[in-house]
Order: sequence, then structure tokens, then C-alpha cells
Amino acid sequence: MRLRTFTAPTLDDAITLVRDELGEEAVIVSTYQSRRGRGAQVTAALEESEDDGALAHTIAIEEAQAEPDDEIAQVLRFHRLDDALAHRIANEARALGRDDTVLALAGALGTHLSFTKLPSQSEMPVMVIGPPGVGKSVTVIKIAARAVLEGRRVHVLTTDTVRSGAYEQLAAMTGMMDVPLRATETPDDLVAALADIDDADLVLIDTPGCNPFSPSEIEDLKTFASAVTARQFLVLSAGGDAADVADATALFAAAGAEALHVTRLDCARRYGAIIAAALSGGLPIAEASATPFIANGLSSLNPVSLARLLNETAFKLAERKAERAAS
Ligand SMILES: Nc1nc2c(ncn2[C@@H]2O[C@H](COP(=O)(O)OP(=O)(O)OP(=O)(O)O)[C@@H](O)[C@H]2O)c(=O)[nH]1
Ligand SMILES: [Mg+2]
Repeated sequence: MRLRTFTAPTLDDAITLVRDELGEEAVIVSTYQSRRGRGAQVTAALEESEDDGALAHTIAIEEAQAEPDDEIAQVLRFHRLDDALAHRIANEARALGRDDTVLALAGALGTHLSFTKLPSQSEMPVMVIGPPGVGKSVTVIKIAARAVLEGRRVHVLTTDTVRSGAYEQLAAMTGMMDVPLRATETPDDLVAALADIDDADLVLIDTPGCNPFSPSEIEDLKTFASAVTARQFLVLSAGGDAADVADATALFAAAGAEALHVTRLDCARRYGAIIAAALSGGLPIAEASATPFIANGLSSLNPVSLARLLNETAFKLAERKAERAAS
């Protein structure tokens, strides 16, 4: 006996395909219809004749490549999560027995991911680290702005004396908030600058972009962080290849990052890299940014808001694609 699965827009169409291709002898063993009208699948069984070994081989390949019909797995694959992880999370979501896709996905995400907040006060200095250009300096300013609004005394230090304009970028914003700013070139300078601060609820340290795949850049980062026993918050930009971002996160986590802040949600549509990164680094997600603007620039994330974001983005783009195809 061989099994074959047919996919079509409706159940009737799928059954017609079964009859056309396998004939009246085929026995339908299972059917599935998407609740949101995204198609139907029928699996049919047929007694195998002795001479159709080649056909059986082709069918086996087709089946291996066939899209499973699970809606949550489809959402996760849309976000470019690798198949194995998408299936694991989808299976866990299904096992929760919830009808609502967002709540089921949130339940499964909640078992794998943890969520936290960026600090508004901290006894230890808070170092904002990450690859070049991901939004570290803007994140420093957003954290500072929120803490100032909450009435905290904030100082900003920067170890980015490398990129031209880096200090001026921070100075423009810290100046407006009356937040003291100082640049430090070496770990000893950083230690000395910290020793001079005695009235802060929060000291934020901005850092230059660090390529995690460069051992010497990671060593430099560790040297600065360990000189002042800083808490390290990793900033990553949404989007990008999930495997690359996951590798980078694991390296930053090994260097001491305690949480992950994701920027530029507004510039991406596929967010699997966020999940892959948090899992590979074993890091909690510390809020997200979806705007370059400073005021109210930090958004909290939790399993439900992340699940909603994943589901709605996938759903909206799928709808638009279908509309374009129909017009
Ligand atoms: N649209 C959007 N832009 C952002 C967001 N966060 C940061 N940006 C922009 O990204 C660009 C880079 O931000 P920076 O904060 O300078 O990045 P950085 O990581 O400090 O860069 P380097 O110091 O050069 O490594 C700037 O144009 C920011 O305005 C965001 O959430 N959404
Ligand atoms: Mg910067």
C-alpha cells in the first residue's frame, strides 16, 4: 500500500485530484481543511502494483517535501525558523489544546523563551553591546530617556572612540536631557570615569560595534566589561538570517551578555531570528524597539505579544500575496 497527499484550495478539489490521479480504488485515509480557508489536504491510500517502484520513490520524495498542514508550523516557517524548531514549537502548541492560534503559539513560546525589562536603575553599570549598526547608541539614549522620565539620575559613558561622530551622536541627545556624558578610551579610563560618579541610579555604557566572529573584538569587549563588572545587554536588529543571528548571540552570551534587546522590528517582516537568537544564547528578551524615535521608543514583549506579532505578520503578508495573485 502507498500513501499520497493532495493539496488543493477546497476539500472537494483535493478529492477530485485523488480520483483523477489514483482512480476510484484509492481509499481516503485522512482529510484536513484549514479553518481560515487556506486550503485542504487529503491523504489517500492505494494498493501498490509490482511495477510502480519508481512511482513510489517519486511519491516518497513528494511527501518528504510536502508542507505539513499545521497553521502554527506555517507561521513559524514564514518567519524562517528552521523546520525542526518550527515543528517542535508547533507540536507543543497543539498539545496545549487551545483553539486560538495566538494563545496556543504564546503558550509554546512561553515554555522556551523568557522575557525581562531593560533596567531603569542598577547598582552595576549597564553596558550596551552588539554588532555594528544595530542601534546600540539609540538604545542607550532610549533607556536613559525613560529612566530620566522616571526621575532617575543617569550618567552615560561611551567606549566608542573609534567611529567618527559617535560621541557627537550621544552628546546631542544627552545634552537635551541634562545627562552627563564622558568618553573613555581604555579599560583604565573607564574604571576612572566610574570612580568619579557617585550620584547615579543608572550608569549606561555605550560601546563600539563588535564583530562576534572576530575573537580579538570579543576579547576587547570582555576586557572593558570585566574591568568594571558591567551587566551586558546585547542589542540585535530584527530580521537577518536566523542561523547567523543565533551563532552571533551564542558568542555574545558566552562573552557575558545577560539579555537580548531587539531593534528595528519596523524594518523587518520575518522575526524567526529573534526566537533562534534567544534560544541559542539562552537569553531572556529585554523589550524591543520598533522606531528610531526616542520618546516611548521601547516596547515590552511577552509570549502573547510576540505570538501576535508572528501570526499577524505572516497572515497579513499571505493575504496580500493572495490578493495580488487574484487581481
Ligand atoms: N527604524 C528604526 N531605526 C532604528 C531603530 N533603532 C535604531 N535605529 C536606527 O539605526 C541606525 C543605527 O543606530 P545606532 O544607534 O547609531 O547604531 P549603533 O549600533 O550604535 O551603531 P555603531 O555604533 O556604528 O555600531 C540609526 O539611524 C538609528 O536611528 C529602530 O528600532 N527602528
Ligand atoms: Mg553607536
